[in-house]
Amino acid sequence: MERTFAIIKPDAFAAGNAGKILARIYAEGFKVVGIKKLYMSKVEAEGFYYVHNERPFFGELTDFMSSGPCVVMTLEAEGAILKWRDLMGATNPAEAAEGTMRKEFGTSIGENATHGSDAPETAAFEIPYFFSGLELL
Ligand code: FUP
Repeated sequence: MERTFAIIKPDAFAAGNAGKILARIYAEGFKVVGIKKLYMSKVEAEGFYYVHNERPFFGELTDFMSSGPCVVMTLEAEGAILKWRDLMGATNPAEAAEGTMRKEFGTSIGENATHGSDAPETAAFEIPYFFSGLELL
């Protein structure tokens, strides 16, 4: 079993799509090991996305992620990292396949409804950034 880190981003949460996204997560067979709603500060968003801090979209990205509440999750499944990336779809909703979360609920490359770890090392940083061990029992 593998664990990945996922976010229902502020755009999807504000639009009332958190329930639909969570229903798909369960329907695809993930176990939801950790889940909570939070309202990230700008500094917390900057820390989370520090790998992108040289990118031109860093300011916009961290403004967006701290613009409203989101839902953070730790998901477990066989091959959870790739499985959730597949269910999310391409970063740009316009290029995402039919039936993916970003196609259904994203509106632009910045406001793309969901986040998912892209590799085991990323998940190993992202999960404990938001969850303590006691929250993942
Ligand atoms: P992803 O792993 O699919 O979330 O994509 P990236 O790690 O490349 O980018 C992280 C986030 O930065 C994306 F979800 C949205 C944002 N982003 C932009 O706003 N503009 C870009 O050109 C690329 C990414």
